[in-house]
Formats: sequence, structure tokens, C-alpha cells
Amino acid sequence: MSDPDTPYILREAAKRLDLPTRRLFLRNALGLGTLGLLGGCKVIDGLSAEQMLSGMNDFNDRAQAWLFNPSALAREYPESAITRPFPFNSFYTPNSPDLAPVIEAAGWVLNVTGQVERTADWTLPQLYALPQFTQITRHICIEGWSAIGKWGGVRLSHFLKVVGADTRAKYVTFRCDDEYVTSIDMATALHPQTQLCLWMDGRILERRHGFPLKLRVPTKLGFKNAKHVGEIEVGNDYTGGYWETYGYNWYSGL
Ligand SMILES: Nc1nc2c(c(=O)[nH]1)N[C@H]1C(S)=C(S)[C@@H](COP(=O)(O)O)O[C@H]1N2
Ligand SMILES: [Mo]
Repeated sequence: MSDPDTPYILREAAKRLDLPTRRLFLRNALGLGTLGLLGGCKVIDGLSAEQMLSGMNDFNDRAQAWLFNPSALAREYPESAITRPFPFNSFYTPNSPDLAPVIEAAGWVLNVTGQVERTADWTLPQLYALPQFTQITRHICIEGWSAIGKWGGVRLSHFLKVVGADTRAKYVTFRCDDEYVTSIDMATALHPQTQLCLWMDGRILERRHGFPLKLRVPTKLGFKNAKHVGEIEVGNDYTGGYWETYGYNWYSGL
């Protein structure tokens, strides 16, 4: 960040972000060969730098979405590669599983909203009764760790079909019990490994890892894997997400 080779406008915009976000932000901004493009823009003030950079994030989102291959699968691993214990991470401070929401299975329902034909709530037994599949894939957190886990649950594409979702809509948004939010593009939502996850390591998902329901999306970075999902919304309006508002690239594909 103090690197004199970092263009002025990036340094200015980065100053407005907290430290962990800043690192990612600069990496994303510098990633797609934008460094050369920005090299000559030394006389731009902080605000227009920010506007330009958010424009670039949109550009990156579109470029990445265009590059996304809906049939390319994230790598799957053998049982022997599973990371135990699996790390915990949260947006709240302190980063402690003791602060993870306490959710009672009995009264819990999943809300389905937006461009869907059937907006009825889903109970846990109803979700457990849908066809399930298992994946052993790598979760990559932008904070500098990765871990391999075994997740079970329902293909999101199947669930979207069952609820009669308009799959021409642009976004699927996940709202969580701890107020965390994130959203993904429809192509990723329909990807065969994108999962409404109910199980981890053959057991009901633990509280710390997102009980009763999390999104498992191995083609995206860790922060897109929303835990404790309480609402799924299908729609065309950009809804962003928690980390996305701090400058993390919305698409964040792998
Ligand atoms: N509801 C909710 N989902 C969340 C988060 C969170 O704080 N709350 N953190 C995200 C981040 S940054 C990561 S790396 C993973 C961590 O999941 P884990 O605790 O199962 O490793 O959850 C993601 N989903
Ligand atoms: Mo993360």
C-alpha cells in the first residue's frame, strides 16, 4: 500500500477501506491488467478515483461472468483430503463461533421471495426430503486460508426448479439470520455444484458452520458461501452483499 509504484488513485481509494479489505481491493483492482490503464491518472481526486474503481468492479463482474464456464466443475477431493477441524469465520467481532446465531430447528422456515411461482415457506423436514448430493471441495477464504470440506444438500438448480423460479432473472440473493447478505449471478446459481447445504461431514450442519442451511458454492470465494440462510430471493435488482459493500469484487469467481 505504501508501495510507490501503486498508482495514486488506487492508494487514495484504498485509504477509505479497512485493512483486510484494502489488500483484496488492491489485488482485484490491479489484477486484470488495470495497472497500466491507471498509471497515467495521477491528477484525479479521491472521489473520482472511487467512482472509477467501482466502475471497474462492475467491469470485472461482467468480464468474469462472461468468462464463467457453466459446465466446468470445481475440483473434487478424496475423503482423506478433508480438513479437520474445519476453520470457522464470521463477519462479526470477535470472530468466535460462540456468537453464531442459535437457531431452533422446530420453528425454523426458509422464505422464498421474488420472481418465483411458489413462495411457500420451507421447513427443514421438507428440505431434507428433497434429493441430496455430496461434494468434497475446497473453500477459499480471502483472509488467507483454505480448507477442504464434505458438504451435503440439495442442488440449488433443482430447488429453483421446484419453486418455479424465473431463471432468466439476473440474481439470487441469500439473507442470513445474523444479518449477513450475499448474492450470486443466475449462471452460478444453476451450476451443478452450487448447493443448498444441510450436511457437513455426514452430519447435520453444525451451528458454527451455518445451521440449518448454508449456500455451498465451490466456484466462488468463501464469503459467497452464506451461512444460516433464512431467505432466498430471485430478482433482477442488484442486491450486492455485506463484503461487497466494502469493495470486495461482487463476482468473486475462482
Ligand atoms: N451468515 C454468514 N455467512 C457467512 C459469513 C458470516 O459471517 N455470516 N462469513 C463468510 C466467510 S468470509 C467465510 S470464509 C465463510 C466461513 O464459513 P465457515 O465458518 O464454515 O468456515 O462463511 C461465509 N458466510
Ligand atoms: Mo471468508
